[in-house]
This record gives sequence, structure tokens and C-alpha cells, in this order.
Amino acid sequence: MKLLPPVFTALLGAFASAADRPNIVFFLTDDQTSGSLGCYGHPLAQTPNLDSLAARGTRFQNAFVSHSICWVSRTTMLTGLMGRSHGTKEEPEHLTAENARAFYTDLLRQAGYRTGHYGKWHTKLPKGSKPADHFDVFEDIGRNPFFKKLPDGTLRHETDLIVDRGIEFVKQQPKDKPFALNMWFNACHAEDADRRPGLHFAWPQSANGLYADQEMYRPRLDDPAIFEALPDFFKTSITRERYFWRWNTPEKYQTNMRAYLRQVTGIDNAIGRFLKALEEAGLADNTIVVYSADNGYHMANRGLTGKWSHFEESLRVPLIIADPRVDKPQRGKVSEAAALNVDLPASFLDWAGVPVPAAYHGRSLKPLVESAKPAGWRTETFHEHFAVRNRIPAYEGVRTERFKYVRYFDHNHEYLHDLQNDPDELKNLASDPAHAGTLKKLRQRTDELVAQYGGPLPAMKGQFQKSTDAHPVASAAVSVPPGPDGWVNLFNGKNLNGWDGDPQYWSVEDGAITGKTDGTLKMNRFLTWKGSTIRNFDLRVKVKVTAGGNSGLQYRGAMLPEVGLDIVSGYQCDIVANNPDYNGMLYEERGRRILAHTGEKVIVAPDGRPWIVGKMEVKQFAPDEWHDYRVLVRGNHHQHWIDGHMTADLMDFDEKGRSLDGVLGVQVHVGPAMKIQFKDFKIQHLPDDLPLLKFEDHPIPAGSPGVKPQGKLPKDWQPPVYGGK
Ligand SMILES: [Ca+2]
Repeated sequence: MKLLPPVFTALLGAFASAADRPNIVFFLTDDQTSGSLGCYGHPLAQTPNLDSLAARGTRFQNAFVSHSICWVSRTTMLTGLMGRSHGTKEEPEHLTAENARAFYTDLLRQAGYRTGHYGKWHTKLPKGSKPADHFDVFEDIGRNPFFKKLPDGTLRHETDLIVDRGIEFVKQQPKDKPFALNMWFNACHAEDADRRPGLHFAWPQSANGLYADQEMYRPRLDDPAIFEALPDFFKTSITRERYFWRWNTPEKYQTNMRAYLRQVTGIDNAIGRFLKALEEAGLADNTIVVYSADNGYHMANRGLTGKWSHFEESLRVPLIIADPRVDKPQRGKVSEAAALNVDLPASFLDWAGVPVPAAYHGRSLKPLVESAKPAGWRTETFHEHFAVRNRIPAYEGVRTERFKYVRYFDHNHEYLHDLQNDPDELKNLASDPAHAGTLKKLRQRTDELVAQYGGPLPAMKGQFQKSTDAHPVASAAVSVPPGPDGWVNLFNGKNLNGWDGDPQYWSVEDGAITGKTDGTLKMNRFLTWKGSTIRNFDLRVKVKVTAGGNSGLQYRGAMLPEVGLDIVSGYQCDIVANNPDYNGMLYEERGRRILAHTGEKVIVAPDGRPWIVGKMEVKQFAPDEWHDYRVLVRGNHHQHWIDGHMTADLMDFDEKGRSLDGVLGVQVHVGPAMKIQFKDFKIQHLPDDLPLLKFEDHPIPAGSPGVKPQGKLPKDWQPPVYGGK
């Protein structure tokens, strides 16, 4: 047999797969509604790579998921089946073995495709079956944490890691085979258990610094009246509970919205890297690139968060498909056709020339991408939610081009929205006699679709559990509820559950949170509480510190992940064993620094300058013994105590400099080797709406001296005098 030179064989292989067997790359993001991309009209989001993908592909203006929650949507995208067809009536969330047989990836593989999956998985497979069974190459890359430690000790965000793997996959692609590659990101999902603003939506380093100077605009539909008009089962469910984890204060909203957009841009950056590698591998001309999300997302719209609901922001997802082979006039178009997540597996098979199984519920989008909308394209989509039915209100219904009808069948509540006259779905026409005919028709249509996709679900087992009060007194108590005594125990005495810090410095010794340094620290380091931000509170903790030790209780701080994942700014009750003037003082880390030395009663004027308006006795507290520290913060009034003796009292009228909400942490400080311990650590959250003290009610007496600033001062330094020159 005559051997061809290797280059020529490679060319032949590429040619053989070129015409009708395109490669397929499927980028899937988590929890992203369509409006969060530049090409979908977001005014701030920087997504140049996705915008350019849309500019050479088809951008679907009306793409939806059928069931708006991670795993059901993902299972639909693998199986081609609507949610309630995945399992049995009793356990609709659990995919049966029978329904797990024909993932589109299995069929592509049988047809000679090399298949790969990197990233989030979350599909609940039948017992004994593994996700790796459905791919040639599989790696589950999750979050919690978003940042993974690489062998060289550096941290890499899962978004970048997934694309690194994807690029490696492409580099190893044999020339004589087509491939189908999934890169399913965990972003933009929140890190649910980590409610520190910013880290709640930890972003890849490639997006550091973005949007820092931009004011995040208020969310759409945030008029309180819109929330108030919702039925109770909505107002007290998980979709309200998590609102208090991420959006309910201006500080949280700004920080988390910036972080979310950084996640979006971080994904865009990573996709840009991948597309470049695809180009360099010579595969771009024969590779279809698909971008979508597993579900939409409320981002404080209607006073809600998350997905789950029947509203547009929950059901709408971005969908961009760029097939480089289509005719030029078909590139860069916007399709108005209703597309569903269930259409994707059918499309993938269609592109590969593999027959779409009759059992699949979706339709191939290939004709929509290649030419104009075919006649007879669907005009209605079926939507449902039944996952976690005891905590998330379940519904089923149908969306037509004009109306959306859904019934929350466990709650005896129907919705009918006129999408043409009321696109924001603010009016419920279900009890409007003028729409009785439409209601009847769509009820009936829902019955038919329900029957087609597996029939009605049996009655809910047990009771529906409310997740929160609609208007909790102290929103921090929603995240980690207090015990019967009203206090939240912050430390379990055994491990650092609920806390985050570098284990090089932080551990548990003798039933106490223990921070240790060996004297070589270059930067102050922190252990921060992930449970919630804190606003108004009474904090009690027992503290023991070695002589020479320097530490502090950090509160209402902001995480600074661009400096370090464990670095935090904010107010601090200092713990300095050897220096009574500093022990219990009020300092502001990476901010206005010393605000009140120990023993000083201080008013911070609106311009940020602190003035001493009273004095308290300064006492010495011995090192290496346990002392009771207390921090009481109400509005803009801060007080510190050690062993019942007040050490600092401060009123903060500096609107620009102060913080009213933020994270809690403890510190180890640069300087000599030290050991600091904390135990019996508890907090009582006070009402969020405690009034702020007003400057006009607390005049600074003329002649009050200024607080001595930190750092080297001239020998003849004299404090400024209030009202003086
Ligand atoms: Ca999701």
C-alpha cells in the first residue's frame, strides 16, 4: 500500500469531514437571562466576542427554557425531553434509565463524533449510570469554590479552567473525525453558601477592575408595588429569600451587580480565547458555535431573585448560533421565532446528519439558522416548574405570541398575561371577564400539552414551606436564622464551617477560632463570615491574644478579591493587647483609618473629619486571658466595649465614607508573631430600618479637638480645633 505523506492524509481527513459533518461547540452558562449581554441590549455589559458571534450568526430574540431550573433544563438539553417526561409521575425530577438512553451526545458518538464535556453537570442520572459514560472525554468542573488551586499554587476561575480544557480538547482532535464539545460554565450562578458581596458572584481575573467606576442602574420593575401585588406564596418563597442574600441593600446590589457583569465578561473573554484557538487549529470554518443559558434570572426585578417563576426574566435565555457555512445574507440576523432549550439536542443531531429520535420533543433550529423562518413554525411554548415543589411554587402553562397562561396548581392561582399590551406582565387577567374566552382556550391547550408530555402530576406530598417573611425585620437573619434566644451562633466550636480564610493562618484550637502568624506577614489577612452581611447588630465574643498581638473584629466590610480572596476593608474594633490606647478603638481598614482611639467619644463630621467630643477612662486588659468584647452598631452609631467597659463611641455622619452594611471578619495583623483566639462568638441582628442619627441633632462643640491621625506626625503637631481656622 502506497503511503501518503502525513500532511496530505490530514488534508484528506479534513476534507472528508468538511461538507456535511460540522463540529459543534456548545457554550452553556448558568442563571443568565437574555438581557445581560451587549448584543441583547444591556447598556453596560461588555461582551465583544459574543456580540461578534451574533454578528456572524443568528441571535434568537425569543429563546426560552421550558423548565427554569438548572438540572431539569440541562437534562432536557441532553435527552430532548420536556421536564415531566424525564422521570416517573412520583419522581418527575429523576431521569429514568429508559430516558437516559438517547442523549444527543450518545447518538453523535455512535455516528462517529468525538464528544467532550467540561464544566457543570448537575443532571441527575439513574442509579449506576455515570456522566462519563455519555462522552469520550468528561470532566465535571464545578464551583464552591469558583477558584481552583492549580499545581503551581495559583488560582484559576472555573470559567477559564473549562475553556483551558476545551482548547486542549481541540488541540488533540484527530483530523479525520468531527467533534461535539460542551463547555458548560458554572458562572453566572451565585455561590449560594457564600453571601459575601462580590464573592457571591466570583469573577475570573480577566474581568478584574471592570465596571468599577460605573454606577449600576436600578433593576427594571423594582417598584415596591409590583412586589406587593404578588400572591403570598411568591412573596415568601425561595425567590424572595435569596433576594436578601444578594440585592436588598444598595451596597449589596452595586457590588453584586458589578460582580455578575464581571462574570459575564469573564465568560466572554474565555470564549474569545477559545475561538482564537479554534481558528489557529484551522477548524473555525467548519465549527458551529452555540451559546445559551440553562435558565433566565430575576436580578431584583419585582423584588425577587433567581429563576423558577413563569415571568419572562426567568424563562428567557440568550441563544446565539453561528454556523460559518451558511450563506452570507443569513449571517448576523435576529430571529423572532420561538426557540426552546429542548430544540438544541434535535438541532445538534440534525447538523450532524443523525436522525432525530421520534421521542424528542424539540425541533431542529437548523432551518432557522440557514434560511428564513419556515412556514408552520411553532407559535406556542410549554412551560412548567415542578422541581423542589415543597419550596418552589409549581406551575404549568402555555405561552403564545400574544398571551401567557400558567396555573400554580398547588396554590390554586392562575395567571393570564397579555404580552402584547403588558409585556412586563404586571396585570393578571385571569379573573377578567373580558378574557374568559382566552382563559378557557389556554387552559384547555395546557391540558392537552400536559397530557402530551406525561400527564398531570400527582398531589404534592406534605406541605408547602415558606422560606422567608416578605419583609423581614432584620434581613441578615433570613440567611442564618437565630436560635430561640434571638442570637446567631457564628462559630460551632469545632471547625470553621461558615467562615473563609487561608488555612495557613486560621484553624480551630481548644474549641476557639485561632489566628496565628510567625512574624513574616506582608499584608493583614482575614477570616470572614460567609453567612450574610451584617447591618445593625449586637456582637459578643470572647477574645484571647498573646502579648504584642494585633488583631481586630472587622465589620460592615467589603471584600477586595482583586487584592486577595481573604482581604477585606471596613470598620474594626481593634484588639491590641499591649497598647491600651488602641485596644478596643475604632479603626477603618483600607479606609479612613483611625476614627476613635480607645477612650474617645467621636463625631465624624459630614466631610469625614473625626472630632473628639468626650472622653472615657482607658483601661488595661491583660494579654493571654479571655476578655469579653462587644460591638453594638445601630444605624450610624457605633460602640465598643471590653469586659463591660466602653472603649469607643462614634457617630458617623460621613455619608460618602461610611458603610451601613457589609461583611464580618477577624484579622491577623502584620508585625510580630502572634496568636489570637475567639470563642462564644455570637450576633444578634437588630432591625434593618433603625433610624440614622442626624448631624443637626448632634452638634460638635466648638473647640473639640480632632482625632490624632495615624502615621508619623511633626514633633510640634497639635490637633486641629473644631470651629477654629
Ligand atoms: Ca441555572
